[in-house]
Amino acid sequence: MDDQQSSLLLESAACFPPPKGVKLSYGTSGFRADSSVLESMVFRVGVLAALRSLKTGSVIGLMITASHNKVSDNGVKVADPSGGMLTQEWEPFANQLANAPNPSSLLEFIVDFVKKENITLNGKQEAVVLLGRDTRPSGERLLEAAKKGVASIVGAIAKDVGVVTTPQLHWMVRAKNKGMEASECSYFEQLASSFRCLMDLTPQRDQSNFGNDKVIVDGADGVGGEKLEELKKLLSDICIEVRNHGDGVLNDGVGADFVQKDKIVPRGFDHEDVGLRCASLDGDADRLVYFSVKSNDSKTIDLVDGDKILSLFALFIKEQLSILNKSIDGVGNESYQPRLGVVQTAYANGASTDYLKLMGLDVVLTPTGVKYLHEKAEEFDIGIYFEANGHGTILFSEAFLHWLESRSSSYLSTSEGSEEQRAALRLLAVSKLINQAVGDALSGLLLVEAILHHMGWSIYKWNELYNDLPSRQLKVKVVDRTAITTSNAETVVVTPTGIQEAINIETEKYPRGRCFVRPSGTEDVVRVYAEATTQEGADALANSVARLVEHHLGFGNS
Ligand code: NG1
Ligand code: ZN
Repeated sequence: MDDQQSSLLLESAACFPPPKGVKLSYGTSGFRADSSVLESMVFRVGVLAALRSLKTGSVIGLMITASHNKVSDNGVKVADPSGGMLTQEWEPFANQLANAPNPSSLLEFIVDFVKKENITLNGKQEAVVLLGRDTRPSGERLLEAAKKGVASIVGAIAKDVGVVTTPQLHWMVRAKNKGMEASECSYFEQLASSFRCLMDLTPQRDQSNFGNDKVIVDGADGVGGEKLEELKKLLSDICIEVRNHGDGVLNDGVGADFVQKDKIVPRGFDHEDVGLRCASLDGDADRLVYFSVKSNDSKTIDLVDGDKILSLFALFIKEQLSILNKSIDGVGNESYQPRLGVVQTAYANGASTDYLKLMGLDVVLTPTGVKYLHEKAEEFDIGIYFEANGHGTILFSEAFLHWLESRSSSYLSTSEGSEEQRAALRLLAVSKLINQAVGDALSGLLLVEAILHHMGWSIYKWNELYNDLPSRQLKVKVVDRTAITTSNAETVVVTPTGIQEAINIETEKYPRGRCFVRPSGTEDVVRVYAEATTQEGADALANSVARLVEHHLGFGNS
């Protein structure tokens, strides 16, 4: 590293001193904390993103958001060239950078790291970082810190794409690196045209079950609602009403996280919405859940969570594949069998996992965190992953898409307009509609709507695919949550010893009882999840295990 580069880094780092006594780690969703302590972290992540761009020779993304957290929090995460999350190999470096106590130790870490990674810092190679932020008031100030971080690597350029949803930023990074146009306009256009295409391919079925044609969307008072209003203008086959598009407090009694965890109607919804199809986005619009307002109590809802969205997608894709398979069998000489797999975490409702297995699907569990699910889903030709909280997407392998494209063009000459051709075209449209970089509530919403239309199903019919087992999630404050380590996709506690045995004893008391605990990656708490055949059972199991955790780990300060 030459003198010009090191003095630039030292000088700019001096403008962003780290807050005393704050130690952050790059968790399941980057760095997240109260926005008042984040400026120095965001500056440093700007540096990291520029280095990542130099290392990969590709465009990198940096998103400032704290998703479903309260409005006073904020956070920062990095999107890799594919549009996915930052490679896990760089996470230790991110932690080192974020927690370096002063500019000179920061410089030392960088010097060592660039040497190890063979990154040349001579200003000759281009580095580009796309910067995005959600609607949080602290976003603007943090964005300036990110820009300074990028600019402190000689030759690196920061491009501000403004206020966007997290998935939009990831999509733009992916598009840019594929040599496609990466504007917001092209994002909306791709979603709208593939949605139109899917709707045009709807079979002539009885649509009387479809129910009310309107979908009402809770925008969590975040960025998603305002973007959906824009996207809506390009859609003619669907009626979307957006509520909570930014006039109230972000994520406060609104949004996918609130709806999924509390199972209560979000602000702005009431008994007048009984019978309607409703959906909820989270603060940065990468999560989506559906719900309907209960007719006997307008405050509570029937939740249609990420597991049911996954089941709907899996069912639809399986149906298209079997239409294609029929023609393959007819020809008799086709050897290519695309592998369809679904990926869940331990938070997936047990009833959903049973249902998916019953459908004959390959179901895999991974630890919590999109990076794990995404990585696993990539192993399939079509990998569908979802967290119960509504974050998920579908990944298509390049090989499968090539195969599909060649099949659909061969149908042009042999069986134009056939069901096989339509199935191939549907799958191609799904691959364009769904955001393959990361879970995306807007594209997920359009896919759900298109599939319900295709099936001729109301939200009630969809919800009847299987009955969720009652469940309860609790948070426990402990002295040191990292004292808990787990194995088997977080379903078994390894340390401290003794806890797992005690959990087993509690769990066995409940029919179909299931319970696990793990340290949160985004909050300073231990999460407890319990499931049983009754709500009382799930609550009691969760409570007794929460007490167990407190007993073994000690109360923390709240
Ligand atoms: P943590 O705090 O690690 O449980 C939460 C969600 C994850 C994921 C991340 C990122 C639950 C139980 N956990 O992680 O699924 O979405 O936030 O936002 O919902
Ligand atoms: Zn989110």
